Amino acid sequence: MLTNQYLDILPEIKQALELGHPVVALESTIISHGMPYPKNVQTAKQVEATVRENGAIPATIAIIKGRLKVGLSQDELEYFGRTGQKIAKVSRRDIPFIVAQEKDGATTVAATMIIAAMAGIRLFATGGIGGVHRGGELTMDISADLDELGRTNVAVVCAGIKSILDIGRTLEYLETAGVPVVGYTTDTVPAFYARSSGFSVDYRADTPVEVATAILSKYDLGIDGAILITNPVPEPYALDPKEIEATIEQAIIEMNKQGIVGKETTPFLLARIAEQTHGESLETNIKLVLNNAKLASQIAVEYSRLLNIGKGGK
Ligand code: PSU
Ligand code: MN
Repeated sequence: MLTNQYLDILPEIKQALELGHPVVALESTIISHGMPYPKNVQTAKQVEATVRENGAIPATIAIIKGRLKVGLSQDELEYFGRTGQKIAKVSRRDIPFIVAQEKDGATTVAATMIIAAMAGIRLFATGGIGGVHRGGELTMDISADLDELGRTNVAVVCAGIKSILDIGRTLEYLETAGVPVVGYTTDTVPAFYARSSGFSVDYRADTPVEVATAILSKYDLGIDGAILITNPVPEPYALDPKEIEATIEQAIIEMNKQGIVGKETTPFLLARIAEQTHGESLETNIKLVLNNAKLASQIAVEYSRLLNIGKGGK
């Protein structure tokens, strides 16, 4: 494990990593920018509890006063949720400045992957990743998450590609970046609120151990980058694709009218869609994150078992 002078790893997590026990990284932008208070804090705590119930140690990642934190206290989770959008949304480009200025930062998928990899964590659960935005072929609004997935060695479990994005172009970009897109118990890429986008996955897996074996092969072979595991939202919480599409289109029109661009787009759209669906999309979002935390933990348990077998253990 690589430790460095910028990193603070909670003792419980550090010990688990040293022993090769399962650990699952969690992001903090979803807390500060992805959900409203107090549901964001409740969800963050529930997600951590879910990871524990499934045999792994949760490591929520954020930056506090310039320190890269791997594992947050309950008070720190509360702080990130309550302070919300006033906390900087931190992606790869922002890390050096937030550290140098000793500020707080809520880490996106990209930034969380970087810090997780520094700590030696191989599994990461989230809701949705960033991607190529609709119109991205002209605006070039392509999330730094995609390049990160192409270079940093952390497997990411998400609920597919959100339809606020251009799903087809996001998948093309991932192919170019060399990121395998795995469908968990599905042949088609899930679309976050909906269980299918209609696009085919690269590989299907039906058990956590299949995914863990592929992760181990990738890193044994020295092939850098992520494996993206897409996990469909549980059926009872899935939203009707046609209805959600109409809501998304309306939200994008409003976003363009208000001139919202750059890193504000995803938080704006998520909040607007939640408002328009009277909180239904938020409930779906919470349920799918919990479902992803469970799967990531199950994969982490298998990964840890395979690693220990490799080391001559059982
Ligand atoms: N999708 C969600 N909820 C989120 C995000 C995406 O459903 O909270 C956050 C994640 O942290 C992701 C980030 O990494 O938005 C992507 O932002 P951008 O497109 O600005 O890179
Ligand atoms: Mn962007």
